[in-house]
Amino acid sequence: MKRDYKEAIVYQIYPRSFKDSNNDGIGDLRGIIEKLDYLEYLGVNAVWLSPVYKSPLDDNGYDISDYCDILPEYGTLDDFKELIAGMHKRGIKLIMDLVINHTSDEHPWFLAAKKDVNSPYRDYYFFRKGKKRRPPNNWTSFFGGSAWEYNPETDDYYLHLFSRKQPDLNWDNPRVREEIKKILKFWLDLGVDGFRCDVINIISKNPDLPNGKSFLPILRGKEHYLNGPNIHEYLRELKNDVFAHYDMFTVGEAVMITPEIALSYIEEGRDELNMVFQFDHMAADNYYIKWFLRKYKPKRLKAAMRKWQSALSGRGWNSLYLENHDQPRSVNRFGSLQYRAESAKMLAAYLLFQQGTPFIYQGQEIGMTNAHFTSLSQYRDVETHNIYKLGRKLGFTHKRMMKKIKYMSRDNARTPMQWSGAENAGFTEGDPWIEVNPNHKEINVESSIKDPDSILQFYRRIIAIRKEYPVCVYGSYREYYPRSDKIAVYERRYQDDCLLVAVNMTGKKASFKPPFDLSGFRLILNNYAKDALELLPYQAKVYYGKAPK
Ligand code: ISL
Ligand code: CA
Repeated sequence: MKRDYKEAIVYQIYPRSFKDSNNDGIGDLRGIIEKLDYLEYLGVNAVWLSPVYKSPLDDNGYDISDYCDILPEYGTLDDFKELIAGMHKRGIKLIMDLVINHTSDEHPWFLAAKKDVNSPYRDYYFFRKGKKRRPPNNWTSFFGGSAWEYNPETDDYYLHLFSRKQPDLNWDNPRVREEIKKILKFWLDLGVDGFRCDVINIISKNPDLPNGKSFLPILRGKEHYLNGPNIHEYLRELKNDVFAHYDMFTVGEAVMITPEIALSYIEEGRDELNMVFQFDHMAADNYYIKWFLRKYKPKRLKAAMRKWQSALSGRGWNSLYLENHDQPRSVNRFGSLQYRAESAKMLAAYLLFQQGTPFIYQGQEIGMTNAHFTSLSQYRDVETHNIYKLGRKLGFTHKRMMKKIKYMSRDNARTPMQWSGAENAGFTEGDPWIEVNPNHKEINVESSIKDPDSILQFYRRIIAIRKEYPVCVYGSYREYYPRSDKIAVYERRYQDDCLLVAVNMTGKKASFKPPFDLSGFRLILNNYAKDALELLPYQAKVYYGKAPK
C-alpha cells in the first residue's frame, strides 16, 4: 500500500554537533535553520531531530526535564517554530525524538517523587525497598552497573535502565500515560510530522520486578521488560487517542527484537508503530553485546539484512540504517579507510536500494570517520565513561578498554559535522563541546559540493533515483549469491520495472556473473568510471531495465 512514510528519505540531526550559530561551541536550532538549504540540496524529505528538550544533558538530551520546552542552549520555541516552517516550505517533514521510557532525575515529577513517599508523583516511577542494604533486584543498566540507585531521602531505590539520572517511568500508571499523550499533542499541534520513539519496546515492565536470569553483568533482567506484558495495550492507546488523529508516522527504536515480534507492532493494519529500528545488522562486528567485538564479515551484514527484508516483505515496513548517534561510523566498521570514498559509496548503494525507509545520519553523506581520540578525557559520552569503569572493575587493562572504546564509543559519531576545511570545520568559531576531527581538512561539505565525484554527490544521485523510480520504494526484494562473503547482489521488481544492485564489499577484486541477461539494461549508477565484468574493490553498480520473465 502506498504511504508517505515509505517514500520518506530521512536525515538524522544530532543538534549538539550539527551547526553552532552563536559560537558558544554548541550546535543549536538556528544553526539547523542556516543549513536547511543544504538539506534541500541533498534531497532528503524528512528529518529526525535528536532531543532538543530541556535537559541537564547527562545523556545529551535523552534525559528530559521539560518535555514542552526547548533547551535554552539550543534556542527557543519560536526558533523551533521557524525551523518547522522552514522545513515545511522545502517539503521536509520533521520527526521529533520521543524519550518516554524515562525522564531526567531533574524533571519536576521526579523531584517531587523522590522526597515524599506520599507524593502523587511517587507512582510515576519505580521506587522499591532494598533487600538488606542491597538493591531490590539484580537488574543491570544498559550503560553498565546496577539498574537501581539508592535514594537517601526515602530510604529506598529507584529503577533506571540507563544512567542514574534517567529514572524509568511507570507506564502502568494511567496518569503517566495521560501526561505523555498531552506531550504528544503539544508537539503535533505545533506541526511536527511524527516521532522516533526511543527504546519503545521496554516501556512495559513485569510489575513484580523479579530477578533476571543472566550471569552476565550486562542487560540482566531484560526478559522482564523487553516487549513487556502491556506494551501493545499502551501503544494502541497512544495510537487511538493521539496518532490516529494526525497525519504523521512513527519509528520505534526496538532493542533486541526479532522480525516476528516486530510484526506484532508494525504489521500493516495493526500499525501500533509504522516501522522499527532493529539491531541485527549492527552485530556484524560483535556478539550482539556491542563491547564483545569480533571481526566484521560481510556475510553477517548480508544475513541480517536478508532476514529483515524477507520476513517483513508484504507485511510490514523496514527502516534502513547503518549509522546513528549511538553507532560508530560505517566506513570504519563495514568499509575501509584506504578506500574511504569507494566504500562509503558502496555502503550507500547497498543500503539505500533495499526495501524500507532510509535514515542517513549527519556526516554519513560525506563519509565522516570515527573520532581521533586517544585519551579517555576526550570522550564526553556517559556510556563510554561508565563502560570504562565497569571494564576496569572486571579486570580489563586500560589499554584493552581504550581499544574497545576507540572502536565502539558513541562519540565516534558525535564529533562536529564537518562543513569546511576552516578552523573547527566551520561548525563553530568558539570552543567546540567535543573535539572536531582533524581530518575535516580533507573531509567536509564544502569540498564535497565542488567535487562532482564526491560521496555527497553519490548520495544525491541515489536520492534522486529513489524519487524517480517507484521500484526503489515499492519493488519486491530478491537476493542472489547469499553465501558469498565478498559480493552482495539483489534485485527489486515492481510491475515491469527491474533494478539490479551488485556491490563488492571487500578491498579485493571480485568476480561477478549477472544472475540473468542484462542486455537491455542500463547501468544507472557506478562508483567507478570503469565498467568491467569483475567488481573492483568496493565497486557498486546499479542496473535498471524491464523485468525479465
Ligand atoms: O548504544 C547503546 C548502548 O550500548 C544502545 O544500547 C542504546 O543505549 C540503546 O539503543 C538505546 O538508545 C537510545 O536510548 C538511550 C540513549 O542513550 C540513546 O542515545 C538512544 O538512542 C537512552 O535514552
Ligand atoms: Ca550555539
